[in-house]
Amino acid sequence: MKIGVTCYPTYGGSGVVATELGIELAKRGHDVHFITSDIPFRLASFREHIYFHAVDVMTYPVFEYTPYALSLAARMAEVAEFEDLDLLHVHYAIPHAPSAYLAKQIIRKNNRIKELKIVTTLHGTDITLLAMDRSFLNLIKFSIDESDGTTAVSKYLRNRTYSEIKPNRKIEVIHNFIDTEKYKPHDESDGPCNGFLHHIAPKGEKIIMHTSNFRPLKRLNDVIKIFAKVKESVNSKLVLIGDGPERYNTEQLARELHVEHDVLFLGKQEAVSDLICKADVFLLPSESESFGLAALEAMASGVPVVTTNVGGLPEINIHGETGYLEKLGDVDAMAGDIVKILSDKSLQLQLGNASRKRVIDNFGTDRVVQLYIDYYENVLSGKNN
Ligand code: GMT
Repeated sequence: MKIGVTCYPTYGGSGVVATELGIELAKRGHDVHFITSDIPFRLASFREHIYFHAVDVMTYPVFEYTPYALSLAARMAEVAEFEDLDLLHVHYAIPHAPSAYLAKQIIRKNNRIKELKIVTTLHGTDITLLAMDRSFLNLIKFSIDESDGTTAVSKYLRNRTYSEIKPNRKIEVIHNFIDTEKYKPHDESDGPCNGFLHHIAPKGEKIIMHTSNFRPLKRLNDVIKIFAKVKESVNSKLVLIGDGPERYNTEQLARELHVEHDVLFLGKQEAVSDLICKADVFLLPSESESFGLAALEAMASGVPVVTTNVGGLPEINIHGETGYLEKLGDVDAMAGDIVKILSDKSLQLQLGNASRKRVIDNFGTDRVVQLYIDYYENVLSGKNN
């Protein structure tokens, strides 16, 4: 197949999923054309069957705002036509799905023989936040109805889309996936990160880890409050990976609660897989999470997870089996879970092993990529409706 892919290339889990899927499709011999504003950060080096088409955004004094969605539509149409694409797979509805619709109309007018099919994947806030705006709601509903196929990354997100958007078309759930060879348990004899442990936890302190884009919905304040409680009974360190708008407030709260010397802000990191496996427990107290790719990364690495029970998280994390799920904002309960895990090595191992097994059985690359390929084939043959 010849597949166009559009995503946010440098930010967030939807871009990671889109890029990894593109790489996997290319490995299976499909031609994958990324049509994005910038080169996706995991695609810096050459790979067979992968092509990159930058979207040039026109700046002009008359434009108060640059019309990215229109530049994208024009580029999509051009690439689809000249590269003879079979389908365009857009990740995150806004503005990618309306741009794809427009591209499809443009090339239809050119009397192209083959119809360009559109697959839209909903990732999260494209539905849970943007669709709350009435004007976007109509645009998103239109885009789903006009897509040839739409997928959602969890049952939760599909159900929420059904109830709030009421699309006229069926939405397929295809969960996110992870490379379990890249994300794997820490090998005690490994090289690159031994230095990390010596540096972060020189006295053998337990490591609690959190990775995110530090947006308010990630509840960084809860992360710090939970850690301050855990620290009362367990000698531990909190490692924060990522960066974003809540960084300053988070640093401030750590100082107020007198835990600043045990909280390490590592900022954005390229090789998260090398770090996350060093955690004793992973914490994700999000307010909303349609899937929770970060939790999956930890689980694949054999790390137990403590999360809220919101959104798609219960589809990944099983209470008492792979970690614990608590009510949003229940700082005491999450701190209690972490203390329980950190105080019992056999429980930590049992939850960590079960986490990895759950990921291998349900969220492995081969299994999920094949679901996408089957879905594309159904869309191309018109069987998915
Ligand atoms: O919706 C967002 O917050 C952005 C998006 C992203 O690009 O990171 O995150 C969503 O998609 C991820 C990949 O499918 C999911 O793992 C995240 O749970 C989801 N975020 C939210 O629902 C808040």
